[in-house]
Amino acid sequence: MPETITLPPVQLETRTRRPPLHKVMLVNDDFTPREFVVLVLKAVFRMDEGQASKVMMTAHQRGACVVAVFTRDVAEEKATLATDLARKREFPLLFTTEPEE
Ligand code: TYC
Repeated sequence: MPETITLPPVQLETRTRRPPLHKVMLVNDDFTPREFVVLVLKAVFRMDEGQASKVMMTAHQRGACVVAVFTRDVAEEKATLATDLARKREFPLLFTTEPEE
């Protein structure tokens, strides 16, 4: 009869790890037309007219507004794309990213 060896229990990984998320922020300025901000929000962040207008007005009134959260790469890609669209039209519109707390 071979000796039975009891092994210590294996600690199973129970937590599901998710990549840290980053916010895309819309920054207000005095020059970019409201309609253009709404257009960019719809094109880059796939918002409808109502959502885009609400985010634009929040940034307009408070100075900045969270647009959405993504993984770091996607957040940076979308912020750059949106900011570049504005530069092509020579508007100072700015999108920034920051890690979510
Ligand atoms: N403040 C701009 C204006 O009155 C509109 C605007 C809103 C610009 C939000 C940027 O993030 C912004 N034309």
